Amino acid sequence: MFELKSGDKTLSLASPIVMAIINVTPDSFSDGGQHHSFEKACAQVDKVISQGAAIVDIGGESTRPGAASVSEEEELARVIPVIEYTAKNHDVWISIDTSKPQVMEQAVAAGAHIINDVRALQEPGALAMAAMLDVPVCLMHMQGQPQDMQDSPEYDNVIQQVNDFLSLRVDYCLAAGMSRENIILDPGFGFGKTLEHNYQLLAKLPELHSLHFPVLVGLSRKSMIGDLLQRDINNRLAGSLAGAMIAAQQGAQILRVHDVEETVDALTVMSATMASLHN
Ligand code: YH5
Repeated sequence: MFELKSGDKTLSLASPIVMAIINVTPDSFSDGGQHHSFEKACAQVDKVISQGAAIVDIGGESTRPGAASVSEEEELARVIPVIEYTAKNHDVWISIDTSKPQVMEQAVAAGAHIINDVRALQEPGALAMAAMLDVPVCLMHMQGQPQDMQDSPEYDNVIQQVNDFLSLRVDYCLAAGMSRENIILDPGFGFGKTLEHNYQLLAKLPELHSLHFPVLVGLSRKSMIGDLLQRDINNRLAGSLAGAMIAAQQGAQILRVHDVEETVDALTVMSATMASLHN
């Protein structure tokens, strides 16, 4: 049975939990600038916590396919105030979605408990920084870079290659002095994968558990839902819920989602069912 520890907090992973996505990125339809995105992100934090999120994942860099990169200064200006707000007002687990070591350091100083890195600590200095901070880290698989990862991704055996990559990153983490208890793995749905690759990974998710680490899954509203169902970004709730339930049934401990209230309800039904197995 897995649990996460950070400082004096403990988070049980005995039944699947929800990580809420909090994007702190300026929206192109507003001229409100930085303050507007801060206010919006804080309101979203309040909302998802009231809906039952166990973790809020705060990110200031868009890693969607084709998105532009963001400077360290800009990323800090976006995320640190939102982390400070959350730490001050809520008793929730806070995850920082970043690949930059300086952002990791300042985020943890501001109250973050988990590092979520889609680049699996491959940026210069990131591995040493995560080891030094001694907090749980999610290592995600990506083939290529966000700018070009969806340009015809190829694998001989996607399951094995994702497993091998994550296994190698685990070795680097342990060699850098990180504790085994601080490692979470993620197959990285949509990150350099075709629709077929994504569904192979979901179908064979239990194989990722052979490495004996908790597994985080993010497929909420992604193309693997939208392209399959021919639904635009605003009409992917049912598909995303089905994907989250399947991932949980396949043993995923953490579900990273946009639609917190609906996902918590669905997971509660699943957990009640699983609990009744033993009665
Ligand atoms: C993830 O899977 N994903 S950012 C495109 C979409 C919708 C959502 C086309 N960060 C993950 O959420 N961190 C992101 O519609 C992540 N695992 C972890 N650990 C991409 C995203 C998204 C992209």
